Amino acid sequence: MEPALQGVVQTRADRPEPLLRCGNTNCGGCGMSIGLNLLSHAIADRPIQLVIPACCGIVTAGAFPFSAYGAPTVAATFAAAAAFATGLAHAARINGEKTRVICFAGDGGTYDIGMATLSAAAERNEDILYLCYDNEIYGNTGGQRSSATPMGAATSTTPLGKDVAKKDIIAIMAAHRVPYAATVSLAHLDDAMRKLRFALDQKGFRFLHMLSPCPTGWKSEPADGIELLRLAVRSGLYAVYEVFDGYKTVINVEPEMSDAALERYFAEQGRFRKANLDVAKLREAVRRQWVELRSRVTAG
Ligand SMILES: Cc1ncc(C[n+]2csc(CCOP(=O)(O)OP(=O)(O)O)c2C)c(N)n1
Ligand code: SF4
Repeated sequence: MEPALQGVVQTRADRPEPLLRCGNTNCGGCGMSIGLNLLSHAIADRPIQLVIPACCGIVTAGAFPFSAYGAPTVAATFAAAAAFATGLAHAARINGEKTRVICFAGDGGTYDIGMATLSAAAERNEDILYLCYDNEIYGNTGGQRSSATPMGAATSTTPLGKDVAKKDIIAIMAAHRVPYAATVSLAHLDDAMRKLRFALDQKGFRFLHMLSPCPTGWKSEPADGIELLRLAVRSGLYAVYEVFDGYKTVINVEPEMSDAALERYFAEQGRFRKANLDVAKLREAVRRQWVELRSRVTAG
């Protein structure tokens, strides 16, 4: 095991088989694969069921009757993963099972087409863990823009760069007053593992957001995914924080607000090449984002 992982993740012996098996179809360097491997370590021997809507994550499973997932997995419709998970969670409760039901969905299935059922399940405080891996595009169908795509990113439907800002999904989920909502950086293992384990063991609706590098859509080097996440956190672009009961906000990693990190984050991804981004304006947008986030900490 890499020294950096020692003491943070558990060994494979804690889980009879990995959540993501070998032979899956994910691209090399896929952040979603890294997220699934961390989730696998966090789950350890807890009984789980996965619900996955249309997204790269369900293509990962492969063709029935085979599956690359080392756990029972339901393929849900694009719009209704949270509703499928609700049914499974109720069935588990009625049967007296300790199964954690985990929705694992992309940003398209979360921010856009699954939003109605996600909002409904959150409002009812259903006993599910909803984990959105956000690669900021509809990766599975050719890289169209979603409402999670950041300003300036070129996609197959915004070839010159998107001119609308990304939705604030944690604020949306917190506004439902769910017990727990948090962002997870795959580059900050201690914090990521703590949040995954905490969310697995809580009751009620838990929401995790995982920024997920996608070399195919981001036009970045497969080996650079974790470094891009570090740059996103250091620059302040990706805030690492958690919200309890919809109001108590805790910042987990203080950003350096580094301009060099901001510039490198954009320079190392081909999707921003045509955008002609103004670093001063970007810095100002990040600064405003942090003023707002810190005001939520104070208000809580
Ligand atoms: C109702 C409906 N519309 C469109 C599709 C086609 N479709 C399947 S996956 C997908 C994109 C999923 O994007 P996202 O949720 O961001 O996950 P990713 O593919 O990026 O992992 C689309 C548009 C579908 N399956 N169902
Ligand atoms: S398109 Fe992106 S999210 Fe989908 S499998 Fe490839 S790298 Fe992963």
